[in-house]
Parts: sequence; C-alpha cells; structure tokens
Amino acid sequence: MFKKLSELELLIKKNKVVKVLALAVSQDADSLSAVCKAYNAGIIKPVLIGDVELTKSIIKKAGYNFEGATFIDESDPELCVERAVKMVSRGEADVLMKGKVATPVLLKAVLNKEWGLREGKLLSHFALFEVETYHKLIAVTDVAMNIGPNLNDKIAIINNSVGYLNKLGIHKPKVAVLGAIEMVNESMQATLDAALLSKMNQRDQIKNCIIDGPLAFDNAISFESARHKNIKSSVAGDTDLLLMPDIEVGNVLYKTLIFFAKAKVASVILGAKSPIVLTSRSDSEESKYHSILLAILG
Ligand code: COD
Repeated sequence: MFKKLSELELLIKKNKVVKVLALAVSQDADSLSAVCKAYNAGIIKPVLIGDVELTKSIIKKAGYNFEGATFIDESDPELCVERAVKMVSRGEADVLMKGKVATPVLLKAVLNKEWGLREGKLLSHFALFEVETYHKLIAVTDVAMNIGPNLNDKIAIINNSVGYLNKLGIHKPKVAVLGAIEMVNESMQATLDAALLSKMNQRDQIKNCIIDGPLAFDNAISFESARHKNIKSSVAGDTDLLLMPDIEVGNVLYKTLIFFAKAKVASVILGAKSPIVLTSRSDSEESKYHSILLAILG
C-alpha cells in the first residue's frame, strides 16, 4: 500500500497514460489549477467546458499554460454538465471532472437514463486519505453519493472500492465496517449490517477482501484500542477501507480529517463508465490534482 498520494503520480508516469479530461463548468480557479498541473505534466488532454470568457480570464490572471487545450463555450451549468457527460458517454473523453457546479447537479446528469454514465452498477464515492498519524493510505466510502445505503448497497459499495484498491495493488484489502460500538446491537442497524457483511465475507459471498465489523472508529484504526477492548481481528488497527454507515457520518469524518487532522485526500465516483473526479469546494488544489491522478488510474 502506498504511504503518500504523490506516489500515484509515479505510477501514472510509469504507465505512460494520457487521458482526455472533460471539466464541466470550467470557470473554477482551483479546478483549473489542478487540471493545468496535470496537463503540463503530460498526463491529460483537457477539454474545458464552461463560460470561456470567465475561464480564460482566470487562466490569464493566474498565468496558467493551457496552450493547445480545447475550450467549449456554454454558460448554462446544467448544459455544461450534459455536454461533458455526453462526451464521456460517446467515448470522446475518458474522465469527467466536476468544476464550479453543485454535486447533485453533476450526479443527476451522470445517472441520466438516456445519456448518463451508468453501467448497471451502483455508483459510489471513494476517498483515499493520507493521514500523518496512520501507517498507510486509508480509503473511506461512501461520504458523498449514497445517502442511506441498505445492505445490498453496502455490498455494492464495498465491491466498487475493493475493485479499485485491487487496481492500486492492494490485493486483499482489509475492510472495517463502522458502527458506534464493536458489539452487535439490534437497535443499531449499522451494527447488524456490519455483522452480516462480515459473515457474507467469511462465506465468500463478498470476495477479494477481509471484512470485519462492527468496529468502532478507534478499533478500526488503532491496534492499541483494539487490544484494549480485547478484539481479535486481522482488520482492527490495519484497515485499508472504512465503510461508513451513512453519508452524514462519512461526510463529517471526511471534513474532520481534512480540517482537524490536516489530511490529504483524493476522491472519485466509482461504478460508472469511467471514474469521475468529484471533489468538494473545501478541497485544496492539491487534493483536486490527486483526484485527477486517482481517476486516471481507474
Ligand atoms: N447508483 C446508481 N444508480 C442510482 C444511484 C447510485 N448511487 N442513486 C440513484 N440511482 C438511480 C435510481 O435507481 C433511479 O433509477 C435514478 O437513479 C434516480 O434515483 P433517485 O430519485 O433516488 O435519485 P436522485 O436523482 O433524486 O438523486 C441521486 C443523487 C445522487 C443526486 C442523490 O442521491 C444525492 O443527492 N446524493 C447526495 C449528493 C450530495 O449532496 N453530496 C454532497 C456531499 S459533499
């Protein structure tokens, strides 16, 4: 497992891949900065879809080099998103990236039944964190797409993430299914789902990973805490993937890691025709760049 998100860049450069990236609603300074960095590194060809006048004025002010990039003029954000999604759907672009547009607008377009990017699978959000106090990168899902996943949704979310971690070279990722406590409590649905997911994994109904749960957050990420509670688990303290009970817990953890723990993050949507770069307004330019790298590897 990588220890740093910057290692993703080495992997891409080794693979010598160049992908076409469609930035939807391109008049966004942070996104343009990240896209410019990826363009100048020779790993993407950008298609900037948005208000061209505004986009070019941001580029000029910041001194970015977008020589040779494609600009498409569209001032309506929903039409921008539609054009970008259709480009990916027709195979004219490889990666979709969210610019200055609300997340639900982009996700609804991606889910559009006629021209969206669904392939019959559940789509889910996947975030890969570099936290100074943890011994390896740690993935967190789903903090931004599925609001209140049921058991079947959680299976699909695990499968999406495990498939992706496999691509990153983690062959049997350790998955901690989080609850408020590490005991099964019939009043806490998250703990019931966690116990079922663990048993399904033991019986090979969910493959290519080791699942344990319920685990409280401290047991999932700290050997000490797990030992203190006498929890015998190969996942506890060595988790590769944290499965969140719902979007509220997930989103709060995501922002807590960034703001309080100063963690670095890369995020994508998985399960669609190709990975989608979906970062939030609070993400830094560096995080947006790492998210592009993560999407290119998908
Ligand atoms: N994967 C595949 N298909 C899906 C998914 C999914 N994750 N979610 C819905 N669908 C399909 C449904 O089966 C249905 O066929 C169609 O899409 C519409 O379903 P609805 O009516 O439930 O979906 P929408 O369009 O109302 O909402 C989908 C969103 C993804 C927009 C919604 O779930 C949402 O708002 N999620 C949270 C986004 C958000 O605010 N994130 C911010 C965090 S920073």
